[in-house]
Amino acid sequence: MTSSSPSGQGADYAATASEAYRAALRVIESVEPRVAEATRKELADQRGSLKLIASENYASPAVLLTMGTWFSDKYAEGTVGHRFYAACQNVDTVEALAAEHARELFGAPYAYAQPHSGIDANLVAYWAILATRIETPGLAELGAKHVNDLSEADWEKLRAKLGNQRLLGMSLDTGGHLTHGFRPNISGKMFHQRQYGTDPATGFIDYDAVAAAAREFKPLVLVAGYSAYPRRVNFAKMREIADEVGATLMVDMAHFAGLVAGKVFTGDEDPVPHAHITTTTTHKSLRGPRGGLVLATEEYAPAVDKGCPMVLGGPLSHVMAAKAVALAEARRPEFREYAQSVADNAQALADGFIKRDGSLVTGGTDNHLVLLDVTSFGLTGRQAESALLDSGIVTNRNAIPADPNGAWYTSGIRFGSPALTTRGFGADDFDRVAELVVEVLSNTQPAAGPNGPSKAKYTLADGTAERVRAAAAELLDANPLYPGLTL
Ligand code: DSN
Repeated sequence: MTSSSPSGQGADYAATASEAYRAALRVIESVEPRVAEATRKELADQRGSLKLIASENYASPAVLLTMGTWFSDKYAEGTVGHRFYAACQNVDTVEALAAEHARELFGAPYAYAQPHSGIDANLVAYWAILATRIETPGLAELGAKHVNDLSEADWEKLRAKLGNQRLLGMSLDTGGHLTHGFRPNISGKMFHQRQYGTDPATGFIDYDAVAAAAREFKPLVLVAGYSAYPRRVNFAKMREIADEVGATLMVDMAHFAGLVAGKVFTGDEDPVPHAHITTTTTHKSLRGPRGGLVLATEEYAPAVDKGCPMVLGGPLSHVMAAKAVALAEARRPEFREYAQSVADNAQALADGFIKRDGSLVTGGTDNHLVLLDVTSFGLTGRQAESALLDSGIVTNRNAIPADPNGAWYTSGIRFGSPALTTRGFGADDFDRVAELVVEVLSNTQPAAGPNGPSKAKYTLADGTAERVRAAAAELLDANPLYPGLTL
């Protein structure tokens, strides 16, 4: 890896990591060789393909190794210094470190490192908002100080109060996430939900339209954040809207936490100073272990702190330890360089598509992701995703606004720059990636299935996959994944 490397310790670091992995694989092999083999193959596959999934990255050996320890064996329900199990002193150390790094990195008054995933982090946040907001006057009316003090009968009354809470979030097809009130997700069931979209003409968020929807709907929770919107969000404006209607602003920064950590998103684009609660995963652009994190203001902190037992079971202490390591990495100056390169490279990819007549949702990007509308190639997202995979390019199909092909076949392909930037790819490399993608899609034709036209079947012109794989291999060889790491 280059200066974008998560650790940047050079040859000694790589040699030591190699020893560690070789030894670990020998130990695994002695019990179930097929798992050791699949583990080796996974590294080879990741090394040998252009990984452009916007939500994926490559964590450092230090982060990955931290997850393989005896912390995995420890139960530790509760909070730091206040556990329901004995002998949690070392878990306390790593959880406190993860929270401290998160507070310092993001400038947050409070951080909670226990959520196992993004959906867990969002559930903790939603329950914390409900628990905090119902305290006045809900709990007082029931003569209780906290939800934990309620009798069964009072819970029944409280559930009636909770029954009609409203949430306004970004719709899935315009780039929001399942957990932002999508009807089939629990967030769309526990809340009375309404969705805001983007301007059909530009694809951008229309803040006046969000404000109008908020005035009419009067949500308890306004959710900002996205998983497939290729633009920055003005969180100061979102907070103004929330304040005007008395809503709590929750920002899910899972996709762009690395750009916040790396100070690419500052001022109005940094959600942390504006949101009441900010949630994230730790494994996307933030480049940590697979997990979640919640940041909160002092007002919401006590309720978030009760994420376990309200929503979560025993924390994954080994993952919290790895979060501490990853967040320590993200506090280093080289992480800022990395984050800036992520944004620059996404821009280069978008420019590469535009100059080759690709049609992009919103006409470009100013974050880490690009959403290509593949209908101009006569393809569905499903066909495009498969043809690209045949050619060694790993992406995911994604709905575009008002998608004519729905959420399964889709009309878009989402591309992200975080993973290949970790490998050291620069702007010229991303331009070449755009060229290769266009070469594949231009050589792909929809094909009929046994019952007529199909949204899944396709043919790829002879030789395309081989030609593109060979060109991709040149880029991959020039930017090796985990250089010096040998198994
Ligand atoms: N699955 C993640 C993504 O790809 O964006 C979000 O949960």
